[in-house]
Amino acid sequence: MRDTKIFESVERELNRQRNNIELIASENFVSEQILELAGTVLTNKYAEGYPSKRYYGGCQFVDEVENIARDRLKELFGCEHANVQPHSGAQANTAVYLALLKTGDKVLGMSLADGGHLTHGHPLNYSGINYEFHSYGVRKDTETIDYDDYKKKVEEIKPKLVVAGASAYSRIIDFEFMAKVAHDNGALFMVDMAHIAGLVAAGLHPSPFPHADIVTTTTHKTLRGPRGGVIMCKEQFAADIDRAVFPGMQGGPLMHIIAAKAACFYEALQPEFKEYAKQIIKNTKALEKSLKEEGFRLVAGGTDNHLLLVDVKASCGISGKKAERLLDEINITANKNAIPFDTEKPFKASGIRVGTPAMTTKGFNEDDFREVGKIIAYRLKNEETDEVKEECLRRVKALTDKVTMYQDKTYLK
Ligand code: DSN
Repeated sequence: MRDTKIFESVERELNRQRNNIELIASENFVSEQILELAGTVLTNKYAEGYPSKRYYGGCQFVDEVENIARDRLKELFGCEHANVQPHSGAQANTAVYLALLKTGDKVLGMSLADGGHLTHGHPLNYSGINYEFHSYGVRKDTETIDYDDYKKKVEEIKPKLVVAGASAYSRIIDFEFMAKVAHDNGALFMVDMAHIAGLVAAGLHPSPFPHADIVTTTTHKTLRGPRGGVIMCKEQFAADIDRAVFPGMQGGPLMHIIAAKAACFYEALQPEFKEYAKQIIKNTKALEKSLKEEGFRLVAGGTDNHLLLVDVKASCGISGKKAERLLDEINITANKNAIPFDTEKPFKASGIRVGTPAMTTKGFNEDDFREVGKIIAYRLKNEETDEVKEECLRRVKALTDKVTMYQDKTYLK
């Protein structure tokens, strides 16, 4: 019997994805073939273990899938070893810690408050609970990574592992320098490149390879694949990483998602992917210019990548929470975000984070993003009236009517 109730919710979400301007910097729209692969019969198959070393029979075809995914990922980033089984980025990071650290070991990661990630040592996360995490952050004057302070901390703390990477940072990260400092002080160096993986794949952000010992990423952000994680490492760490993922952290891998990851890596190896990644950066620069012209204060003065942090408190006297709601009401989806040295609690926050990958995939260009900046300004800088809301909704619709996504098939029948 068909579960109409749940399909109705999915249909509402499909329509939201079709009609909204999606600015969540960590989201994207996968291709139809990736959607199709994520819904295949591979979901039925248990395959604990690794290709040719499984704990179940009947794995010959899923072995083909996992081998293709691993080979393509190695080709894409030029890494020595790849594990495509982590169910998410958080699990990929946790598996790395399990592989390399003992409980209580010292680790240095970027503070969440300055743009890092929960799994980089937040006290409420497994990382911060199980290991002695210390944090580096950004300078107050430039809001960019304080590399001098980072070096000082590595030298003083002597961590066993350094974690680089961020989830709300709009500038280039100097992986080469950070790796050198870590290695000079006897630390291993890991990069979580989840946000920028697609830009790295396209050569538009300096690669963490060959400087990093281990690199993790999600596959669903700028890389534009299915929701999931992967780990890449030097050959010397391969056995420990594989053992930490299975049997250390996970049981059966999600073979349907691994098939979809393989297609994501295939797509990222095509020349068109580079054009998409270049357009992301052009679009973020257009949005930056538009927001600056409208008088917004941008954290770190602007962007080099796929996202911007907008200080809405300084720019319009409202919280990130309120800005998120006001934009939601005009079909623009973004998220409130703490900004460095924020005086508001994270659930209220002084900023919003906006990114261009998803709408770049849908076909938005620089002109469209200039208009997005103007609509955001019109909404956030005016009184909360029906007239303002209606005008914004009209302008959002004019933009979204120009692009289509998931229109050819219903996906629901
Ligand atoms: N939650 C992701 C983000 O939005 O950046 C990071 O994992």
